Amino acid sequence: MEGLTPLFTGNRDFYRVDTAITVPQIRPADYRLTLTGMFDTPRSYTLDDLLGRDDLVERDITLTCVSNEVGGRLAGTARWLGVPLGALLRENGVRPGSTQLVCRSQDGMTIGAPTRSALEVQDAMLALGMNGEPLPVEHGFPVRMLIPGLYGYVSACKWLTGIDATTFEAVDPYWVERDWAARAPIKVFSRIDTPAPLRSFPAGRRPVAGVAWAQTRGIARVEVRVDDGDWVPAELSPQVDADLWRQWVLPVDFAPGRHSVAVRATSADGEAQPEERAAPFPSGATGWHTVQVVAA
Ligand SMILES: Nc1nc2c(c(=O)[nH]1)N[C@H]1C(S)=C(S)[C@@H](COP(=O)(O)O)O[C@H]1N2
Ligand SMILES: [Mo]
Repeated sequence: MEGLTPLFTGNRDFYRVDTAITVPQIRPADYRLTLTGMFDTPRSYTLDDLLGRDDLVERDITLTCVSNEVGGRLAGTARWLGVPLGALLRENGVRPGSTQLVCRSQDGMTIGAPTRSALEVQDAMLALGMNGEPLPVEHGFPVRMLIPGLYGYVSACKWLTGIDATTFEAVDPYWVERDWAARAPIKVFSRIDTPAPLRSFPAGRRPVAGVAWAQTRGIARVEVRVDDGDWVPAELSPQVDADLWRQWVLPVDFAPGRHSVAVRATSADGEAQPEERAAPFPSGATGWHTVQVVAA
């Protein structure tokens, strides 16, 4: 459908958010991932160690940035290839007392993820591939972390060279030092892709469509309201996986004139997208996405 976000985002179209002024360039032969801190038997890995494992998995995951505004586009979906994170941590005897994994990137960036999520969230991984290609340099070549259900700044360290098993009390990573929340699960979110804001189109029937996400839980319902009308359930694309966004569509009959179109989603575990607007700082934006359009 014209204007609707595709289910998969191409690598070149995938949003990019990082603090790197120049993208870190890591030679595959020089790559090392080093584990430190609260492990019984910490070791380091070469890229061949990771690529040669027999437990690589390929999973479809929607990644989201905490800085995404209501209606914003800082989210994307890819098919990621990688090493299951829980298995790798257990092999090295991560200790029960560790609550935070502080991930370090080649350029010194630090990103802190909850140890429990790294161990327990299904499909958490050290990603090596993206949509059938090696990780693009902009997206973390050669290795990045991914934990479905957590915003990128608390889970998705790119150019990953170190994992320090520690606690939340002991270390404030980069963004937490700057007062962003230390723990940041992704909030239920829906967005209208088409019609675009302030668009003018002929009166009559046309589809309203977009995407909605609530990673690890899945989307149960998306509803659309035009002006002061009732909330009407939209049709959803099949739920491929709870870690993936869902497309939605609703045909609407637009009478001539100006209209306000709003959307809201509910997750499969019953969390409703709140009407109340919150800014992205410090733990992710909330609010219903609303667009103003004109039917001529
Ligand atoms: N090394 C490093 N990793 C990082 C970041 C960063 O600044 N440096 N930004 C994080 C943030 S805020 C997000 S939302 C995701 C974005 O990943 P992408 O650029 O591949 O979309 O990467 C995360 N990983
Ligand atoms: Mo982000």
